[in-house]
Amino acid sequence: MKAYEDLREWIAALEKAGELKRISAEVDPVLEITEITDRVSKGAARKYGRPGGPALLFENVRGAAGIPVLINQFGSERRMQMALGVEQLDEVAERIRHLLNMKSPEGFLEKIKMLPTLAEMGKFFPKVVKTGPCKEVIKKKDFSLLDFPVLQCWPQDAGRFITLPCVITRDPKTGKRNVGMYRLQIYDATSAGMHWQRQKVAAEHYREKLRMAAAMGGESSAAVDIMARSGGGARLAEGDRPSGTLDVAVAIGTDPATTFSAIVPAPPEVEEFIIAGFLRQSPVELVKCETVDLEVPATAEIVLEGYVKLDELRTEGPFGDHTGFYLLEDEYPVFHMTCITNRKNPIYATTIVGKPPMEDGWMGKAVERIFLPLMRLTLPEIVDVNLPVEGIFHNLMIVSIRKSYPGHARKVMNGIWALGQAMFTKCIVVVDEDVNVHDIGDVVLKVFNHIDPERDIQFTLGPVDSLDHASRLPNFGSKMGIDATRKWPTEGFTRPWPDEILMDEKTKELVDKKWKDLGME
Ligand SMILES: Cc1cc2nc3c(=O)[nH]c(=O)nc-3n(C[C@H](O)[C@H](O)[C@H](O)COP(=O)(O)O)c2cc1C
Ligand SMILES: [Mn+2]
Repeated sequence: MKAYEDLREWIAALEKAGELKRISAEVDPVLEITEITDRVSKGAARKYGRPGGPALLFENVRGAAGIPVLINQFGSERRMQMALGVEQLDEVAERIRHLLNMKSPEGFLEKIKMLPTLAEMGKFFPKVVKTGPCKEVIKKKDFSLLDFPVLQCWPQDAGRFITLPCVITRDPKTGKRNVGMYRLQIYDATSAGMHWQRQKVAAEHYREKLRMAAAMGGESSAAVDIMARSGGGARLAEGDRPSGTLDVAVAIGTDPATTFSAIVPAPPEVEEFIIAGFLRQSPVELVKCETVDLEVPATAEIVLEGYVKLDELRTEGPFGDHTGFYLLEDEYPVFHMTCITNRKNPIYATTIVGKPPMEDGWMGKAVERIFLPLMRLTLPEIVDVNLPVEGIFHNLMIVSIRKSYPGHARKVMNGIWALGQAMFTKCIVVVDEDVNVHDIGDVVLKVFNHIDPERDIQFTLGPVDSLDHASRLPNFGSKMGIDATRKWPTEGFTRPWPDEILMDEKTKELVDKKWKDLGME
């Protein structure tokens, strides 16, 4: 398929496929859009009474001066497939597997055969172009964040939050770009809270800049340490402030593959624009920013340019988060704007998070499918993985393995806790390969039959998600693994293990044949 050029092509494709509903009645960006979207995404819209509901384009948003709001664009399995241009998400996994399986060519013929694959790979890399639609309107002064229909999502939210932004930063040491989705809380016309959690890549860019600033300015490492604790309840003492800034650009309303690439838990060193290029099978076109040393997607609807100061943290939150609870306030850096550029008649793209299932649940499921082959690179014994949406992705991972040696399930748990953002997984349940991890009934039956809790549960301590409100400290707490695999004599289990009750094939066939005559249909 041809990649979507921009958000507008994507919206047109959604509309053609009957996946978009335009709403012309006036709605309030404060709470009302959330209530409507939440009902739709949970399947309450009569005509679209299916899980996920349609994408919504609110065309008449109070106080928005005609700027429409797009929401729930990724909010169903079908739309997630469309966004990535596939019939099944496993096709993306298959393409990754194909790439990873590449072996060094032997001989001329094999080299020739590889050329198309290499040419394909050339398409992944972003291309910097002279200009693009996102520069149709450039405002270096008299701009205001308040001009955009930014939502207040939930009653106890601290204010209005930009919830679907691609936040672009550059590693101050290597120059490599990163794109992450980190929400922003609007403080006033030109500043916003920058909610990059401390284990995320942009937070590391910020710390790197702090270390460099401290080394140059002679600030105490204690000051750097305090600042680096942003998102961990830190405040900075007066007179102990490293100076300097880190450039940040925020693109809103990008093509769907680029937006999606900002949430994938890629290895820190992999630039998301390359991932987007891989997903689109066509390069992402970038343009240089006006006031900062960064590049942004050329077709973005809205681009915010600015910086965060190294010596400033401010209270961000509370915010109703995808845990189904409010994430309490904490200290985060402040994004100060230097310029806004946008397309003519821009479209504001956003999402809401809250009690699952919601739009982000479908994005998470896509990540689950696409990352399976990547997990298998490190843990080849993994057969399948399920992150149930109510487990909000970091609370529960069910993983089936091909068990080959004593203690194998524990090795897998420890491997997952060491695997990028999977480190946040609060509970890992490991089952044998005969368990269908997507069938919660099968999982519950087998897991709780098979465990001797005291023997089979393992606790560990380590970093936990910033969203965890139960951990003993912010960002630090315990995790649990359940080894629900069948236990072996070599693991000290010498009692006989019973067979699962299954009818024999002959009897099943017999009954199949007789079923109608039995009057069962
Ligand atoms: C809708 C949505 C909102 C998100 N908001 C945040 C956020 O505010 N802060 C954050 O650190 N991560 C947030 N995330 C998760 C990150 O986008 C995700 O961890 C991503 O992989 C980070 O990229 P990085 O590895 O380049 O840092 C959000 C994800 C989604 C889907
Ligand atoms: Mn990244």
